[in-house]
Amino acid sequence: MTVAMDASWRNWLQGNLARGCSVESVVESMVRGGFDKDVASAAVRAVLAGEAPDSSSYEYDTCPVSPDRIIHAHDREIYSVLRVGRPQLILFGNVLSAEECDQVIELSEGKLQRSTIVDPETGHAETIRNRSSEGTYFTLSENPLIDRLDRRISALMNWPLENGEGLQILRYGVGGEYRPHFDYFPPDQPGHAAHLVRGGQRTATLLVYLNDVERGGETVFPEADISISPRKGNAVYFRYFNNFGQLDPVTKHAGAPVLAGEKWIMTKWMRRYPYSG
Ligand code: PD2
Ligand code: ZN
Repeated sequence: MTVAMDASWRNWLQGNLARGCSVESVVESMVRGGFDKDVASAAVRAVLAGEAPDSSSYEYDTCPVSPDRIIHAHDREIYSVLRVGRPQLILFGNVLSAEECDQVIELSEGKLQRSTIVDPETGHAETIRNRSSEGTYFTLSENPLIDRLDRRISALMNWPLENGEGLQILRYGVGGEYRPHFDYFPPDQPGHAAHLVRGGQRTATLLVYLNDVERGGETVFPEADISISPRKGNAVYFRYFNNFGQLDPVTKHAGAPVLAGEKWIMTKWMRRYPYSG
């Protein structure tokens, strides 16, 4: 559906979404203002989809994460070990204790399912070969441990708790890998608009290693020639959506095949707008 909308409505919409108003509430206001409900929903989607990238000139603006070497994140002192400028990437140590890693694994073990990936054509979740792993997720603050970790990660990423998706857990066996991809929703893929309706574009990822992998399982950024070895309790942060609404293609990354042992990771994806609540 193409939507005819004058500039003042568009500005109003962009402003409200940027302030964190829910999609439902802005659609309701538009309906009260005389819009047809389908037209209003399509207009919101169009504004969200308008987060168009101009990747050739991605501007590395100030990262929200504290530049300090030791960051007090909610209840824990976390150490930055390595910082990269392009892409914006930080390796952290001491994000979770060994006990917390074990507890998250234990809580996840019983409810693992074969991982799905979003089909770019339809926007539906599909089980495909690109991601040979099993996974599960926790809703935001699902239990006291997850609540503490959600709050710690939000403080570390310096991004609102309610903009975060629920923590996702993945387990890879030998041969398991995650082929190269972007964590953001590429705007040239037809299914992407459906993902932006709730929370808008993803802005940054924190990937936490929950165990030491015997061999393989590195997280690699092929465009930047970076390879990160999994280490229990460490985490890698990377940011791909700047304050100008551009997306950074250099954050393309992959999980290399596990060669021996198993690999457990926990992922937090942050959104531009509130995702939950
Ligand atoms: O397991 C990994 O190293 C990995 C690699 C790429 C995880 C993700 N992406 C992800 O969870 O998005
Ligand atoms: Zn990823």
